[in-house]
Amino acid sequence: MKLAVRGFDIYPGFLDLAAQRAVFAAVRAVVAQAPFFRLRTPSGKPMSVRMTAAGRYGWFSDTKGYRYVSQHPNGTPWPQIPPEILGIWQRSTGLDRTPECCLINYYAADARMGMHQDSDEADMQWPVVSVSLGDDGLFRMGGTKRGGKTESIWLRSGDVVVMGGDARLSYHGVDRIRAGSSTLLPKGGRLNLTLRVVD
Ligand SMILES: O=C(O)CCC(=O)C(=O)O
Ligand SMILES: [Mn+2]
Repeated sequence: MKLAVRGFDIYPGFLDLAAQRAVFAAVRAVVAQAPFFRLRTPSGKPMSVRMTAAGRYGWFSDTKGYRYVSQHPNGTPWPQIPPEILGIWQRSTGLDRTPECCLINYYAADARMGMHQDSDEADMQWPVVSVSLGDDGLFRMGGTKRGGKTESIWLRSGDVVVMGGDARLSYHGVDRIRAGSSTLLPKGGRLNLTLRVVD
């Protein structure tokens, strides 16, 4: 099943429970090599979401701005994107081109992500694919200008969203997490993976 909301393609239940467990195990292996860290926005405010990444690039933010970087803050290269995760990109987009970044966001019960565009990539013809695991997250979708009308949907564990075409530069964010809504993550919370072509 596919839902189209303001140009965002939403695939509820794209991953069954076995696939969610396999992806979670793969994420854990990445996090063992590249632990979560907390970034600051360019204005210096700490983000509530904890992040890490896999692939050639990870996303980074500090007072110098937003950018992609080829190393974890601990100075080591990012781990490779696990094949289970690349498979989701392939199956949801059908593209031969593979993403160079899997950004991994962890939302504890009180974390959120403000409305933003994903605009640090070089070529907007490629979609961004989002995979949700664990607790439900209230995902808000707008248009290509800040402040316009928005629609929200609860993303559940196993849901995939493809942000491409007209929605590639649409504003989006996560308003809140429904703590305790999933038992996939032993310690609770929500994981979101976003697959991105960077160069
Ligand atoms: O957590 C989500 O569902 C969205 C994450 C996101 O927009 C991002 O990492 O840029
Ligand atoms: Mn985003």
